[in-house]
Amino acid sequence: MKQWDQFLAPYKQAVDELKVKLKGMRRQFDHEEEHSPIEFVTGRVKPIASILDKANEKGIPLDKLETEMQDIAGLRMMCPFVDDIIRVVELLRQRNDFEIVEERDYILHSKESGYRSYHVVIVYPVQTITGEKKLLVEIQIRTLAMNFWATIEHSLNYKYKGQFPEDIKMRLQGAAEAAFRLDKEMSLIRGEIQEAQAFFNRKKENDKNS
Ligand code: 0O2
Repeated sequence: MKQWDQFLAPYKQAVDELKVKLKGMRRQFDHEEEHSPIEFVTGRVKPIASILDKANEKGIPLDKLETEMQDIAGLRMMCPFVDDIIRVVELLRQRNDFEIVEERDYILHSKESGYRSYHVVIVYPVQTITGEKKLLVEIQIRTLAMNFWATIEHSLNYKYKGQFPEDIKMRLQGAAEAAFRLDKEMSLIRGEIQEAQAFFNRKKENDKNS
């Protein structure tokens, strides 16, 4: 257990630091009073049981976890609209505090399950008392609708261990299509939504100052 704690400590540090940095991006948009392409950011270190399950499933030896498991440290950035996703990816590409080593576009090429999301794998340097450690971290960027679907599907997956009964599988595929249509509809009225949000924010500011 102590060995796991030691192994996971730099991953925890990476998640904590990146949460501050990525949430900071959102705050900067708020200060500029510009539409933020980031709605919220979450992060987690993969639980030990999930690391073991995935290593077993993919045949990754435990002494190769550091180089072969890309999502021990994981961040999620949720965006209001589909077009915001590429904007966020571009912002990540411009940063010089980490290096992007892989991108996977499950929006253009959604998974068979119906899963949609944009994955960016980075190498992030963590400063430790024994020197710098470079870690793989996965950042998943998705809309609120994609996140809703993925969260529900993930919990059902946990229950059925990936072996969904046919009717549930069909329903999940239908729900994925509905989430896709929702994203499309929201994009069509994006201007209206943003105007309303700007109006609401100005009103909040005025009320605060009066
Ligand atoms: P958790 O609990 O989220 O940590 P692959 O062999 O392609 O499936 P790989 O190579 O690890 O897996 O890379 P991938 O697919 O880019 O990233 C895996 C992660 O993406 C998953 O982590 C999920 O977070 C998410 N994901 C991928 N496919 C699906 C899907 O069909 N449904 C949902 N809900 N999420 C998905 P883990 O390890 O599954 O678990």
